[in-house]
Amino acid sequence: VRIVIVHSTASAARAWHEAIAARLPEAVVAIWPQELDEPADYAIGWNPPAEFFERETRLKAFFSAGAGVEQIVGHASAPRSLPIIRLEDAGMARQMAEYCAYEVIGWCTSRRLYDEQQRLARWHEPRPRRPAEWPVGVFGLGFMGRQVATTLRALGYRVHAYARSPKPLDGMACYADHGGAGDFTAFLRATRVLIVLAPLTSETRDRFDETVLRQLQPGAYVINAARGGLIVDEALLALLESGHLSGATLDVFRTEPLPPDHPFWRHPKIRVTPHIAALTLAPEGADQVAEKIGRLEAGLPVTGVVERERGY
Ligand code: OXD
Repeated sequence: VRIVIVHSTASAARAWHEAIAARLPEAVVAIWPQELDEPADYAIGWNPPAEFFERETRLKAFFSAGAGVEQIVGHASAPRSLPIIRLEDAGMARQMAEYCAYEVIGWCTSRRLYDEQQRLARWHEPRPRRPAEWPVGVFGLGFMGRQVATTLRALGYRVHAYARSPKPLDGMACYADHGGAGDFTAFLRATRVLIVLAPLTSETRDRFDETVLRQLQPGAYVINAARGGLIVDEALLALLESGHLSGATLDVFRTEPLPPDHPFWRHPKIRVTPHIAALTLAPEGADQVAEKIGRLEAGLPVTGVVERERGY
C-alpha cells in the first residue's frame, strides 16, 4: 500500500512517517508534498492544504492524526465520499483525565490562592471547598469524556455527564439530547464545574452562550479542553465579570495560537494552556492506524469511521 502523511506541523509529519514505516515495512510511505510513484491509497493528516485533494484522488480513507476531525470534515476540497477515520483514544484519554483532574483538584483545593499567598508571605487558611459542593458535569462522552468522568468519580467527586445519545456511565447520571432541551437545562443546573469535551460540530458551535452559562450553578468553574468554538468568549468574560462564574481553565481557543492581545491571557480568573491537554502520540496513533489499514486491506470493518451528518 501507498501512504501519504500530510500534516501542518513538519515535526509531527516526520514522527508519523517514522512510526508508520516501522509498523508497515512493506508500505511505501511519503510525506506530502513528496511524490509517490502512484497516487496514495491512504492519507494520515492534519489540516491538509487545498491542493492535496487535487493530487490525491484515489484515497480509500483519510486518517485524522488527532481526535478532532472538524479540520477534515469541513475541508472545502475533500471529496464528500472520502471515508474519514478518527483516532480513538490512542493515549489521549489518559492525558485528558490527568489535565482535567489537575484543574479540578487545583480549583477545589485552592492551589492558586496558596501560590498567591506564598508570593505575599501570607499565612491564611481559607474555608475548604468540599468536593460535594462542586458537582462536575462533563459535556461530551467520547473516549476522553468517559475517562475524565470515571477518574474524577474515583477521586470522590460527584460526576454526571451529557451526551448526544444516552450512554451507560458506571452509575453516574447521563443526561442526553434525546430528552430535548429540558435535559440540557437539568444538566446545567446540576453542574458547578463544567468540563467541555465534545467535538466542534454545527450542533455544538457557540452552544455555551450567555443564556446557557447562566444556568450553571452560581460560582461555577468552566474547563474547556475541546474546541474554542463551543464557548462564546464574550459570554464567558461577562459572567466572570458579574461573578456568576468564578474561574475558567482554557486549553483551546477560536484562534490558535491565542493572539497576544486577547483578554484571556491576562485575566486574573482564567488559566490559559496552549492546546496541550491531550497531545497526539504518533507511536500509539500509528499502532491504531496500521492495524486499521491492515483490516481495510483485508476487507474487514474498522471502528472510528466519522459520520459526516453528525460531524464526528
Ligand atoms: C485533537 C487535538 O483533536 O489535539 O487531537 O485537539
